[in-house]
Amino acid sequence: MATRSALINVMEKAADKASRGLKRDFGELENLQVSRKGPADFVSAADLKAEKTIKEELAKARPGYGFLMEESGTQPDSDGSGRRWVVDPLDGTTNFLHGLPHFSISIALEERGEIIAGLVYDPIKNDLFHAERGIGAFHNGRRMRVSARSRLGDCVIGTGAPFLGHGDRPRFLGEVDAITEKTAGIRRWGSAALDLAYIAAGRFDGFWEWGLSRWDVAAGIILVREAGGYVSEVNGKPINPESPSILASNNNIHSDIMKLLRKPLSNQKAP
Ligand code: 2AM
Ligand code: CA
Ligand code: CA
Ligand code: CA
Repeated sequence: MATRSALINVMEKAADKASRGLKRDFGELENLQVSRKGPADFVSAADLKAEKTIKEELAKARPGYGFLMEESGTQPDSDGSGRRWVVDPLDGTTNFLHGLPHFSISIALEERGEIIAGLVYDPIKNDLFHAERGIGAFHNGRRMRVSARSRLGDCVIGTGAPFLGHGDRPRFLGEVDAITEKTAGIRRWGSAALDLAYIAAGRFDGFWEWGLSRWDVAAGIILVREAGGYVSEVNGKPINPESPSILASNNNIHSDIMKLLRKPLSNQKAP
């Protein structure tokens, strides 16, 4: 049954405390202060409050660890552990602000750049996903596995579209065309952390997206790996904190999806 270490308890407590504020704010959206960081890049008082709560809780429990957080940036570790928390306090802000009940809190722990634990929590559906390196991946305390599907025609693939003012839309549309032609369908749900958690849980069979940041994917990456899936860049290269793209799936379809995504890329004019 449940394998929850002290470390996961710390992460879960921080996520749980922040989620109470998020749920309250989600019920009173008309009173929420919202500002823009870019053309379609919103941040609200809910994001900021959740981030503050998570940071306080994590720092209380593990005082020397560093941070990489979406809204407040980086802070190096002060204890020589080489460990840092990688936090997206609200993944799916656009959904949140539109009253769409699909968003999450994402917390990962890195040690010298390697992800060693991850937690993604959807407070509306009460879905808690967590993983620790070498121990496994769990959904609400029960071990989870990626899907076993191997025929592309049976597979559902998640993705995210380039944001207004960012990214290569023609390339993305080519990729969507190639994936749509061969699979059971695409979903574009707006929380990359949950997209990855859904692969780990065997709900989605694959996911790709361009232009994400480490805090969007760090927790999801270890969920997928520990659930038996594979994560790389879209071109198959190993994933790293600066990767421009991510492709995650069960092992059976990874190279098939990669080939489909490469097709539209090779049709592109050289930059
Ligand atoms: P966010 O809600 O934390 O910003 C959806 O495909 C993913 O893209 C989510 O992880 C979302 O994270 C992120 N995202 C949405 N709009 C964005 C923008 N304008 N710039 C960068 N990331 C964005
Ligand atoms: Ca954001
Ligand atoms: Ca995010
Ligand atoms: Ca966010």
